Amino acid sequence: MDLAEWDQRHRDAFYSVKEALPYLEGVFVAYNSNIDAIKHLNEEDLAKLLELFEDAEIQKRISAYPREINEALDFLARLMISMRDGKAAEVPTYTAETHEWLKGHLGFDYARMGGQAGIIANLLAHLGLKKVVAYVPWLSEEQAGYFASSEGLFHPKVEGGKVFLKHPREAYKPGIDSKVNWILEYSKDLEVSCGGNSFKVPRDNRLIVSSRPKWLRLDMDKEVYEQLDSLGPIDGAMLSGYQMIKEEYEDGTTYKDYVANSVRAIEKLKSLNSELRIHVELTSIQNRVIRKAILEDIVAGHVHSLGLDTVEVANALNVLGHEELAYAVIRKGENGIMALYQGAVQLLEDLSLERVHVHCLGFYICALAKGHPLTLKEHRDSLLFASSLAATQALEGKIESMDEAEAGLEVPVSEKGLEDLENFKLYCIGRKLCSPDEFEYGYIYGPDHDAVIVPSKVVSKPKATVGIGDAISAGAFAAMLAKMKQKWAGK
Ligand code: 8BR
Ligand code: GLC
Repeated sequence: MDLAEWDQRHRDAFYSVKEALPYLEGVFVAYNSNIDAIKHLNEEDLAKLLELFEDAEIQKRISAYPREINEALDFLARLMISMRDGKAAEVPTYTAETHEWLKGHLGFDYARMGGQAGIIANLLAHLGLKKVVAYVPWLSEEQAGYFASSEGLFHPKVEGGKVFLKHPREAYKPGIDSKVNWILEYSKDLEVSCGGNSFKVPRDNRLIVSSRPKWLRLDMDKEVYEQLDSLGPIDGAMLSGYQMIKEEYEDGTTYKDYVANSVRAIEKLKSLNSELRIHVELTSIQNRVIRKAILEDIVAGHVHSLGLDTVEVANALNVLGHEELAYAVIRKGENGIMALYQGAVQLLEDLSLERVHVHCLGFYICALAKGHPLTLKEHRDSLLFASSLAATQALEGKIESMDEAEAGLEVPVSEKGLEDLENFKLYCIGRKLCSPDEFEYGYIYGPDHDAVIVPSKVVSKPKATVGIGDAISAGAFAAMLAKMKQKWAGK
């Protein structure tokens, strides 16, 4: 595979998608936005944290693998695990003490927009989409301040029982608190020494401590639900934040109520426009009951598209009963490209989806149901556009305009990614999924699905990794929608 050729394809795709984006009327983005307090950890920070506890205590907690952060030791154990494996994780905390402890013992470097929906809404608005309607059930005044000042960005505001579209800064709910998450970023090769165990961090990544205050509810205001049509016209929706759903609430409601409401909102959105496409962006979901419910009850049969990273593929397969495949994905990480591809196809089938987009460090795989309105070339352009956005986000830490987004075009395609694809070539050709030429284009033709696989651009020293996955999924999904609209317009 030729690196220069893929660089050129990235460039062509970028301009072709740029031309298509104005065909989009509007995108709806819900539900989660929060403030991310970002701290880049260095050796000194780590040494200070590790000094606070006995080594044996830390090791014991690492073995216990806490799925919630109830005290500082849980945090440290999950941080060690995440750094040891170089794997991103998001762990909930239900107590405000964690926040206070982190503030007192660590502090943060800077704060910015967090939460998949918040990040996606800002990115799409910055790319100049005509209309982006964000919806965050817990939009506080402080949180609203983190939204882009773009003219095309809106949020529903209920006034006298009627829904109006306003900029988020004019649509917040007064008197409510903000949700603050802690993002602990670390770099490749950081040396960690904890008791007898020493290791070098294998790749840049982060641990997220996700605050889950009691008042957090993944829901839609009654008026907004009833007047969803007033948000239109909408070509697609990007939904995320379902991980916030709890098994049980103090008022006696359970996750089943919130799942049912979520499905109702999805069905209502679809009823507004028969061509509307819905994407769900997955994240790390510690609770297996909730993870299963999100996949089987919210995603399956209701939405069209799913976006996720390697760890999330493994976790999803695991709760859907494909333990062996999940194990193959997690064990081999991004080298397990065969397992990842099989995993993506399995999710496509199990969840009756039209599209499953897996993003990894160095390449992306998009499994597609047969009969999709776009050609594989158009899907490939959407993925390559996303790869350039990811490169800009990694390089600059932000994307505030389409012109700024072009910076990513200068980042080279990952050699490691290309190497991974080379290894996958024999598998595909051996199974008659494509000819050698088709593979060079990134096109795969399975018996009951198609797929596109592309090498991606990777920045060697990223500013931060949090939010890159969202930029990839949002870029590719919006590009796909835009290409569909452009096609239907006969252009
Ligand atoms: P999540 O946030 O969903 O985990 O996605 C992170 C994605 O960011 C990875 O799948 C990878 O594609 C991308 N990424 C990371 Br991490 N580091 C990157 C880098 N340095 N350059 C480009 N993309 C990167
Ligand atoms: C999750 C986290 C949030 C972070 C986002 C990035 O939504 O809760 O803190 O900004 O992921 O993808």
